[in-house]
Amino acid sequence: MRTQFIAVAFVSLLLSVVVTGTLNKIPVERKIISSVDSSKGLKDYFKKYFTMGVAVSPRSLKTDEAGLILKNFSSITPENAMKMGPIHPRENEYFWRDADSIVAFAQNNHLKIRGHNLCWHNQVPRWIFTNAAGDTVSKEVLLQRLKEHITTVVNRYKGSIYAWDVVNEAISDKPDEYLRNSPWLRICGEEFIAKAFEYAHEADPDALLFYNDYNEINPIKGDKIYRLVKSLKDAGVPIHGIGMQGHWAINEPSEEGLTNTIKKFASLGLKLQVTELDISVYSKEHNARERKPEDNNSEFTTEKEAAQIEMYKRCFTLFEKYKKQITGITFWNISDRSSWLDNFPVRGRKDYPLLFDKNLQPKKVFWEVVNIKK
Ligand code: HAH
Repeated sequence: MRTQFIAVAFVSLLLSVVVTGTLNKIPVERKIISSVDSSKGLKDYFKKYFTMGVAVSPRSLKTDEAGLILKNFSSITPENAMKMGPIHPRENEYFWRDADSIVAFAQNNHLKIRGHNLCWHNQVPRWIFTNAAGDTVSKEVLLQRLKEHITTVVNRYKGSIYAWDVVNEAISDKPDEYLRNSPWLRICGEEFIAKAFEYAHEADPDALLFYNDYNEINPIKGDKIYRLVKSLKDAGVPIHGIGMQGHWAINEPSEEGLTNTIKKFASLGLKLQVTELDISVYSKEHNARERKPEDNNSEFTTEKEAAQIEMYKRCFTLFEKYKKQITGITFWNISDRSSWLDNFPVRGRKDYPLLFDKNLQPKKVFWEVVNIKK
């Protein structure tokens, strides 16, 4: 009896020490920030304003990243699985497995899906612009192929995908050139853009259709995006929103640049979404390049961390200010464990552009972002 009592007392004492010890280990940032509650995920903090989304691969959904996604996001975007190259490798052959597995994950977990994308100059299948003899196809043939592709893909996921990036990056980065000199433009002329939206709308009249592009803060490029979207709208083309990719960095956007861009795009009366957000810890470059000796300094230093925090705070403060215009924010990748920026613009240069670290823990910048006054 007595020994039992001693044993129970000892165990309770041990438990209380363990529990108090755990409490004392709560990181300082979490204790001092009043509105922070660690049981909440990113999506819960922004519930009233934005759908918070993330770009995923089918593999990530089978790892510990799945738990992080479910806690923090209410929307997913396939990073690559629905692009034309991966999903339509040969003219009469679709590869559905990866896209289907992402859609199934979303449905099982009641997540929304943003589809990405239906027409782009990159990651296109080899067959798309040529015939069996290897000659470039005519405008009629290419538009017919585009129609068949868009109809089949949009139809398969009708009802599951609430928004599509229909045309991606059709604007040129060259200041004196309007549209990108891609095979789509060379073969079809400007018409392929309107056609892509029409085909998508015909296949799913309920889906929200977006034009999506990067370097949108640059005033020259931003004006061209505005011009394109306005011309589509004026012509009665079914377009419902503009996707600002949001591939930003410690040196951009400026407060003025982001404000002006949001105001300019919002003046078209369309929905705005930030579709591919990440903030690189290196100065922004829009073209791939060779590695230089200084690229070897790829540690996540306290200086880089501080600069990234300031930029994320600037962006989320403005998102919050323009919450009536912005309906969704999607991050491009899940955590600093892996990002497309690890290989762009410099192959193999590690970047740390997201809110979660390599161990999937929220970074200091996460707490700063969720603590922005609402
Ligand atoms: C985006 N392009 C694409 O929309 C996305 O599909 C891809 O996975 C990653 C980034 C951004 C971009 C680019 O393609 C070329 C130069 C600069 C930026």
